[in-house]
Amino acid sequence: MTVMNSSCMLCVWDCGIKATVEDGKLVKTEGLAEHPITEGYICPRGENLPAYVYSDSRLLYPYRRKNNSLERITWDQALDTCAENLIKVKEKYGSKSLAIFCGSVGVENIEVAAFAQRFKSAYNTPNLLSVENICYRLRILARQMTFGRYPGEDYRKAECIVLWAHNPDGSKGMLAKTIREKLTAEKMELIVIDPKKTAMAELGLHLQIRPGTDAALALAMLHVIINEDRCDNEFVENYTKGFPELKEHVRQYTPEWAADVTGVPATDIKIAARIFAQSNASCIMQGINTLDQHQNGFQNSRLLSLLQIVTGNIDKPGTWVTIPYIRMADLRLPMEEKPIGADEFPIFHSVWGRVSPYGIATLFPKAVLEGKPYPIKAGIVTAANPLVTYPDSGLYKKAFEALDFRVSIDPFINETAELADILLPACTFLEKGSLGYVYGVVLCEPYAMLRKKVIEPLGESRPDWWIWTELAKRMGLGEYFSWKSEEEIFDYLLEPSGFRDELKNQLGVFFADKGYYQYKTAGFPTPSKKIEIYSDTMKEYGYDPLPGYVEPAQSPVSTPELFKEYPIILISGARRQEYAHSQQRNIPVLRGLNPEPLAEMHPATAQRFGLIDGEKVNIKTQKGSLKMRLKTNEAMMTGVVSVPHGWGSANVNQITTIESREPVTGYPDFKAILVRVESAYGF
Ligand SMILES: Nc1nc2c(c(=O)[nH]1)N[C@H]1C(S)=C(S)[C@@H](COP(=O)(O)OP(=O)(O)OC[C@H]3O[C@@H](n4cnc5c(=O)[nH]c(N)nc54)[C@H](O)[C@@H]3O)O[C@H]1N2
Ligand SMILES: Nc1nc2c(c(=O)[nH]1)N[C@H]1C(S)=C(S)[C@@H](COP(=O)(O)OP(=O)(O)OC[C@H]3O[C@@H](n4cnc5c(=O)[nH]c(N)nc54)[C@H](O)[C@@H]3O)O[C@H]1N2
Ligand code: SF4
Ligand SMILES: [Mo]
Repeated sequence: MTVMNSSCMLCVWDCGIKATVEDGKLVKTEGLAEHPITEGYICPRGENLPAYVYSDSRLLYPYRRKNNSLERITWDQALDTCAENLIKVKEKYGSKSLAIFCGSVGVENIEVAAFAQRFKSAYNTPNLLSVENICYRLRILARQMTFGRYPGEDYRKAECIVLWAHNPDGSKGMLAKTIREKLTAEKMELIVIDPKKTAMAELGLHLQIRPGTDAALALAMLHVIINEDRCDNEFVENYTKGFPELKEHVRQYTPEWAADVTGVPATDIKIAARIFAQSNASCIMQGINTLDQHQNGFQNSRLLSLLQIVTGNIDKPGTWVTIPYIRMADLRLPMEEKPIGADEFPIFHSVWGRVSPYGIATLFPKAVLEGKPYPIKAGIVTAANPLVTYPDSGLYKKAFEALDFRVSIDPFINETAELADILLPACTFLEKGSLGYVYGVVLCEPYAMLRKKVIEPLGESRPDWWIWTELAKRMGLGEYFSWKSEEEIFDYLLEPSGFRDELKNQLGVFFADKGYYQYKTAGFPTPSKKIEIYSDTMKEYGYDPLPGYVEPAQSPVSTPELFKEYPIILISGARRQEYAHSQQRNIPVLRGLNPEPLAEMHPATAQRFGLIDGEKVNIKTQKGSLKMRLKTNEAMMTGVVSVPHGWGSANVNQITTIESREPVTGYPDFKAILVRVESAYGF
């Protein structure tokens, strides 16, 4: 029996784990108390890693689809078929007709994303359609355009935490644990902005907001702070550009106006603004995707930045601070061609000469089905399940069906893989080594560890890097994939970091200090060298240089006629600890903890529409209908229904839409759409 230190990569938090292995078999996983960031925390998924890795649903051999059933084939057959078809598509339609989808697991497993990037550039297609085009990158871009670099949230030292569209009990367990500990041990203010009175909201000041109206609340908070002269004037004067314009701009956004728009009482808006401005170290913990997937997405992120800026909560302990990055080798190769959507969403494609490697994923169906701006004919999907996780699943299904050739690289057969011509069995993270490195960006801790391989790959499953390498070799692209082992890959990737050897010998490495007060010597790397409250770049591209308020694309105010027919606001995708997105429904122990999807609604709303707790309902939009059990919950805002995402059997994205996109980045509008909810029994 051996006990190994490693980390969990079932999601981005990368919690330290202690893995017990008996006769080569993983028998137990526990939290790793010695891990300096996660300190022994793991969630139910982390506790049940043996059930995950040995699941009966694992894909352990390569398969091909033949006459609508799966036929087991050898790796040679599988890779040769992929190479042959991908070469054929390239010869017939050009290299950009291949799209590669990479999901959130790809972001978390560095080599999955890095090898997808490498392959994409070696094949010479610009069309990497990553989850970065539906999640998180938007806020990175918005903050970069404001500060010149991305500041992260130094929440452990904060004296006031604002959970803005964020429920860490479901999505980020360690943060929830830290907040509870801080509330008991020290004087700390907590403000929660959410249409649902979550368990966290019970612990602080709760602003129950109409979905999609967060920008109005932020503008009114800025109004109060500026009007009541609660700004950090010294900071604002010395380090920002455009404050006088902001002062003028927010004059119109009174708390009374915002109360009408958001449903939050004006007095609560004032109190929240005062608490936030008065505290010595205020830190907004912005929902990880929730505020992005809105009409106001980019401007929401800009507005939260402005709240931090005018109160001087930048680069000091407990606020938004500059995060050091690991210097790593870049596996990308230079690329001339632009991906789909680069012209429509120029800021997402490139700002100040920094070019993004991603296309606009919500334009994929148009490229496939209408050939615009050019046809996409083949797809490789790795570490993603777009048929469940992207908006308007019906349309994505049509698009995938229309492709000439489809490949899935995944440890399981997900809904997207069910359409694949070739299924390649990737092993799970437990069967390969990797680098745990995301703490810097998402947890604001400059810490990295080498995550050790815990067991050998099951069946004929293989690590992602091996799969891409072997595929590339068969396509005559072997020269770009010369690494022969995991060790060689990480030696190469980490060479510039300066701490490669330390990593091998220690649990992990704090590789830098946090960048407190860096601006005092280095300024901000924007064109003006100051924080850009007023953004000339936004203006140049035709967007508002100062963020304003736009109603959701569908709402009682923007589409009153539609509201008559669809009188409830749907929010989707609130997280629960048992599952990551569309994964783990096939793990019985986790399914037992969260057996079926539930649509949550306030009892008064249910009563208004003649619905009863526990009954099956149809949730309808113009796109279609979704059947789910109703759970009444007094914590919900009235007039709102909250539906989880990721259930293949009751997929909320069958009724979401692709037609309204966030205007700067093309992100889908997953939150705040109008629905009708009816008894499924027709009563
Ligand atoms: N309506 C609605 N839809 C949403 C959201 C929402 O809030 N509401 N949230 C969106 C957000 S924020 C995100 S990030 C996306 C996530 O969307 P996706 O990333 O598409 O979602 P997952 O279901 O996590 O798919 C991950 C796949 O990777 C596979 N996998 C696991 N480990 C490995 C590995 O090591 N290698 C390979 N090759 N594959 C692996 C899993 O088996 C699984 O099939 O969903 C989005 N969809
Ligand atoms: N267990 C688990 N954890 C995960 C994931 C997972 O799938 N499972 N996915 C990971 C990923 S990729 C992501 S992006 C994050 C997502 O993380 P977040 O985006 O932070 O999502 P949640 O923490 O679930 O919190 C969303 C909250 O926002 C509220 N809300 C919905 N609409 C609005 C709105 O318009 N305004 C406001 N103010 N609030 C609103 C909901 O009621 C809910 O309580 O979670 C990550 N962590
Ligand atoms: S939160 Fe859970 S799934 Fe995510 S890394 Fe930690 S233990 Fe794994
Ligand atoms: Mo996400």
